[in-house]
Amino acid sequence: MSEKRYLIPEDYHADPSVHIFEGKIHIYPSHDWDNADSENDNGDQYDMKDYHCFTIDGDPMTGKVTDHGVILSVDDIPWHGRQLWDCDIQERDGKYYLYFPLKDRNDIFRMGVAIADKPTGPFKSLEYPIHGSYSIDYACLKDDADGEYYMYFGGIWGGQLQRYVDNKAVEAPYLPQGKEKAICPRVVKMNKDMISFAEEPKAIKIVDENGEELTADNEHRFFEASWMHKYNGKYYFSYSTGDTHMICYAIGDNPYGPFTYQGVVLTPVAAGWTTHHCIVEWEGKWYLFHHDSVPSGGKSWLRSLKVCELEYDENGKIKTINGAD
Ligand code: FUB
Repeated sequence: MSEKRYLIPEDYHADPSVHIFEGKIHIYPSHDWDNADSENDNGDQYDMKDYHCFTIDGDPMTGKVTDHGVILSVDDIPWHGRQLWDCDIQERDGKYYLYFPLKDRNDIFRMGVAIADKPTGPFKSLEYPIHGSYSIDYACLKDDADGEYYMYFGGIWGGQLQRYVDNKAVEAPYLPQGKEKAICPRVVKMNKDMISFAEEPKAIKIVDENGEELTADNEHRFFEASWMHKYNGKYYFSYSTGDTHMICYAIGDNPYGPFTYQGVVLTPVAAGWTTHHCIVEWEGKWYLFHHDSVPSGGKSWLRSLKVCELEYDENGKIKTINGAD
């Protein structure tokens, strides 16, 4: 059983994106609030209105957590509709770029960008979302191999990914069934300006040990919550399986994949529908940040951030963590 720590017991935060900036752990979560009446499969209960930034002094399991307050509010985003979901952040040439999914006034998720001079903000939003962006759960890798930044994204049902084929919105959403190929997450390289795509987003293939793409009826297929980290030069793409409530991972040799399915990082949590995570190295040890709804008594829209250690075996395989602990 791995020891786990609730990081912010006094409030509800979810969907952690964690980075080391200025030698310190910085956490950028979604900020949940009690919005019970709107619960449905479209995710209307997740109607978040701002982001906070938190830092940890030293060790993630014991260090003091500091709340740096609101770094961006929905009302300060000129094109806003509703629902600030899972964000991510990267630094380039001394500027910090916060990428966030938000519905526009037509209720379509787009990728917004807000920029700051410091990792704790304040962040100022651009006037418009990124051209050609869609769906949710953006995770940006700075690749030490080529110095480029790669954005991973996508989420099914409320995240709207089933409404897109070849980066175009389709008239009728399509959800593959049975042995049809599962919907793929997406990856796109960022331009040097960090506020536009350098290419058309590409579908990421997650394949089994025979090179076959995972099918829609596979309980380990992608649903949402992409994260990318590197370990021993390999690319580890991890994600939530949504309605089967796991975090799984697949390994590739380059940022675009294909990625070969490896196994389960986190089994279903004790309470809560969504499962969302990130994997980060701190002083030679690896950590899994995620959330569950145990402290709120199982309310799926009120989630609490957790952290625990993550280990690899001698072959680079992640040892499965029990989410119910
Ligand atoms: O927090 C809203 C949504 O729930 C996220 O974008 C998903 O990953 C899920 O955690």
